[in-house]
Amino acid sequence: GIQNESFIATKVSQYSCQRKTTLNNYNKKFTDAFEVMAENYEFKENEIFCLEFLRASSLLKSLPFSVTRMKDIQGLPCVGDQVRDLIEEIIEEGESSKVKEVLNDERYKAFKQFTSVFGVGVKTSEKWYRMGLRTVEEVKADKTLKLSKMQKAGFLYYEDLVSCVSKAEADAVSLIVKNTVCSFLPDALVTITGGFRRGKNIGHDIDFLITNPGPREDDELLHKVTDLWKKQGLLLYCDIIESTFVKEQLPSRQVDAMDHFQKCFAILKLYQPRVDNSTCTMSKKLGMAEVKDWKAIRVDLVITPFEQYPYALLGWTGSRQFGRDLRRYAAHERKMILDNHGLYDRRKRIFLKAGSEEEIFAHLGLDYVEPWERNA
Ligand code: 8DG
Ligand code: MN
Ligand code: MN
Repeated sequence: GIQNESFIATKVSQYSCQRKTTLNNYNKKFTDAFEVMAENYEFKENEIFCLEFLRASSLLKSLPFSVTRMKDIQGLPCVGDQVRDLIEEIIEEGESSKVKEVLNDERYKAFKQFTSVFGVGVKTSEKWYRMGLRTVEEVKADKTLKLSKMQKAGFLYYEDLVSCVSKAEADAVSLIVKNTVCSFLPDALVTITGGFRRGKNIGHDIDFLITNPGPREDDELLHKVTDLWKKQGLLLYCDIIESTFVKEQLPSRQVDAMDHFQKCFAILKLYQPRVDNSTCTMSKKLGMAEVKDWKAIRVDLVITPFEQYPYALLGWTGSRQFGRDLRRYAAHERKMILDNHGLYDRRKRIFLKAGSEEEIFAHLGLDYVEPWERNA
């Protein structure tokens, strides 16, 4: 109607960093379909097609209305032939046969299961699939497989880790992280990033950024924190990656590059008092197995120097697609290189300092986008 037409008259950017994408998605029917297609291409390591569907999904998430006719997508960027065909099929049939085919595909189903295990990516999935394995149970049962420490933890806590983290659990873990960090560094700044900072109320993990205002840095902080949790019996898994940051080195131009901060991929034991404690007493009286009163939670901790904090915050807040588009925008529209450590102006040959996320958007000549509008 009138609303859609006046919306389309204002040009939609191909970059999600020039759009507002809240969690109100009016086009879930389409974006779910695109995400299945994107994931299938990711499993096939076809990055071009994968990105094409991710960009289309992100674009439709930003529309303030539901697409119901082909006319609604007229003039929109990020809609290639593949995407257009899929939209048309869903408008006409209510669902897509192509998507159904993928969802029923043996390879897709197996990869979907394998990659749901912490520490298992496309490469490992490929190996297991070629060995004839198809389900998580089959992998678990195969005692000849050599699993990494990460994958062993992934299988050990599988049920807890596939069940999503709630906002309440994120808040509880946040208190633990803040208390522990501040017991060693009282002035430290601990910020929740990732999906929870974007306003999501569930996540697959909880992401934290830790920095110490002022020049003082403590390379041992992460070790002190995890050692204490180990002593307290709260640390189920921990992999500390030391910083590989080199000053004066140009930021990586790769769109999906990992950053160089000291960080830790951990699994924490979160105690959850049982609501129904009669079951507990009962099972103890009857000599039954102890009722499990905790949940394994995936936690990412990232330590950043204070002057790089706004860049780290912007990168770790995501979404992944929002971050990709910020970097692509910086490179193609501004001749600048952005990463989680800084912003380099290739014309002026200088690094641009920023004290806040707002200043980074300003350096890029972009209107500020709030964290909850970055759900691209
Ligand atoms: P979720 O956990 O609720 O599923 O979503 P998320 O919070 O948006 O995803 P995430 O995988 O936890 O990653 C959070 C953001 O951090 C994401 O936008 C990408 C960004 N990020 C970096 N560096 C790295 C990295 O080295 N690993 C991961 N996993 N994410 C990174 O900037
Ligand atoms: Mn996360
Ligand atoms: Mn994470």
